[in-house]
Amino acid sequence: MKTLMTLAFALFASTAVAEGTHSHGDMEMSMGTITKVDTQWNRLTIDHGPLENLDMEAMTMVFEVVDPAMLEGLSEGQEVAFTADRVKGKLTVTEITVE
Ligand SMILES: [Cu+2]
Repeated sequence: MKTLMTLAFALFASTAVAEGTHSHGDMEMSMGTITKVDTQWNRLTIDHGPLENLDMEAMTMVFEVVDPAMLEGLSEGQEVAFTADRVKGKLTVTEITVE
């Protein structure tokens, strides 16, 4: 029994360390590729990897952007790191950087 307890603690400790190493502040950045920039409707289509905070699998989808100025300098085919969240019920990119 003591061995089991030790193992459980070791697993818990290593998970905590792993999470600490790749988080940016309190929100994880997700990776993706821009497939469309829509400056008319202020939307971005991103072929994205898993979004852990939204419990979403990898897919290609349309996001709102929290600020239209975020679209400046973005173009199709760019690799980006971004965070997305629900803003007024819509999935919205809240932060984005070109890799
Ligand atoms: Cu998605």
